[in-house]
Amino acid sequence: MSFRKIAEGAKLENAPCIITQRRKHKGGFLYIITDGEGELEFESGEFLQDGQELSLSGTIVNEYGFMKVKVSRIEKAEGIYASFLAKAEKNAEVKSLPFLADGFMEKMRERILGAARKLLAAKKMGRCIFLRFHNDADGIAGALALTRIVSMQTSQQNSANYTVQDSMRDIGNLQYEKRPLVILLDFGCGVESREGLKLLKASGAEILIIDHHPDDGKAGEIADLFVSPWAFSDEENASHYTAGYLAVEIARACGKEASELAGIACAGDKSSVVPVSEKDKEVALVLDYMATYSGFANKLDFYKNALEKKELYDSVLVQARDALDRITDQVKLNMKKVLAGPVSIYTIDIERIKSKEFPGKGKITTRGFELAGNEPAVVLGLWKDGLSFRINDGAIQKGVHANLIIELVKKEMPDFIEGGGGHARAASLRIREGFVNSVVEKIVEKVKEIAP
Ligand SMILES: [Mn+2]
Repeated sequence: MSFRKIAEGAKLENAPCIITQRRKHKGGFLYIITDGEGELEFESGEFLQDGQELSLSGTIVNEYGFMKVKVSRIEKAEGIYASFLAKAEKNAEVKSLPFLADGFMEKMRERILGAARKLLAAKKMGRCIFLRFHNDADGIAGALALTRIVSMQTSQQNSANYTVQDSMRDIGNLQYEKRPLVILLDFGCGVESREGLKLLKASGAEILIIDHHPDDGKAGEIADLFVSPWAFSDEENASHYTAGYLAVEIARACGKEASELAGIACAGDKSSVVPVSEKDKEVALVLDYMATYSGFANKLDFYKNALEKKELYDSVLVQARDALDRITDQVKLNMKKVLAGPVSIYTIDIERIKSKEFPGKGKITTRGFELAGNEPAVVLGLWKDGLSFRINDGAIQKGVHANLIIELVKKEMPDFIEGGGGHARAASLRIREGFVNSVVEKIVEKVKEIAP
C-alpha cells in the first residue's frame, strides 16, 4: 500500500520506510517518513537519525488534514534505502523543456533530466547533499541555480583539481551521513583529480559531476552521473556549454526559474551559447572579483547577498574595473611577439605586472589576449613556475589547441612539467622553476609544426 494513497483508519503492518526529517515536538520528536512515493508523519519519544530505515506498524489517523501514523511498533530495518532512493528518482516529476542553448544540448537531455531527478528525489528523501563549486563566476552562478532546487551544504573550491586532501576532508565531514550525494561543479575532470575522486567514491558517497572541462582524467568513468558535453563530443567547442549553464538547465528541469543565471555563467567563461548581455558581463566580473579575494570556507550566501545589496555590488564593480584598467598599460609594456607566422605567439611577463590578487594570472593573460587583435594568435602569460594559455578563434581553426600542445610538451619534457590542463582555448601549466623559457621554446616549435 503506497503512502500516497493511504486512507484514515488503514493499518500499517511492518511497513518499510525511511525517515526524511526530524523535528522536536511536545518533548519528543515528530518524524516525516517516506516509502519513496508518499509521505506520512509519526511522533515518538525515541531519537532516530535522518535516513534511518524502519519497519513501522500502526494505524493511520487524520490530524487536522495531515495523515499521521499512530505507532504501535518501531523497528530499525536495513537494506531498503537504495531501492527507495531508486523509486523516488524514478517517480520524480521533471520538466522536459526546450533548452536555452542550441541543438547539441538534445544529446545531453537524458543526463540533465537524470540530475534533476536525483536532486528532486534527494529533496524528498531528506538526503545529505554536499556541493563544491569552482571559485569563479561560472561555478558560482551554477551553485546559485542548484541551491534553488534543494538546500545543500556548499563549499567553494579554489583549485581546479579535486585533490586527495579535498577528498579526505569531505569523507571526514560526511562520515555519519547515509549515502551522501556529492556534487562537483565546474572542476574535477583533470588527471590530478582522479585519485581524490576514487577515494570519495570508495567512501560510499554518490558523485555527480557537472563540468565542461575536457575529461582528461576520465572522471566520467568514476562519477555516478557525469553531466558534461565531453561525454558526447570531442570537439573543443564542447567547452562552451559551461558548467553554470548546465546547472541552470538542471534547475529548469526541476521547475525552478534560473534562466537569468545562464548569461552570467557564460559571460564568466567567455562563452556565447546563450545570449550574454552587458549586465551579465558586469555581474560575472563582480563574482570573479569577490571569488578571488575569498577563502575556501566561503559559503554561497556571501555572493547571493552581494548581488542583492546594491551598494556593495556597485563598489565591488568599481574596484574590479579599476584593477583591470590599471594593469592594461603594464600588459602592453610587458607583452612581446615571439613568433610571427600564420599563427603568432605573444608572451607576457606576468612577474613584472603589479597586481594584487585580482586580476590573477589567468585574467592578466586574457587582457593581453584582448590586446593581441584578430589575427590567429596564442598568448602566453609567464611567471616563475608556470604559464597560462589563451588562444583565439583563428589559431583554433588552424589546429592550435592548448590541450594538444600541453600533451605534446608533457610527453617531450616530462621532467619540467609538474602539472596542468584546461580547455582548448584557455589552459595552464605548472613548470619546474627555471625552465619556463625552455618550455616556451618548445611551444613555439610545436605551433610551427601544427600551423606551418
Ligand atoms: Mn567554467
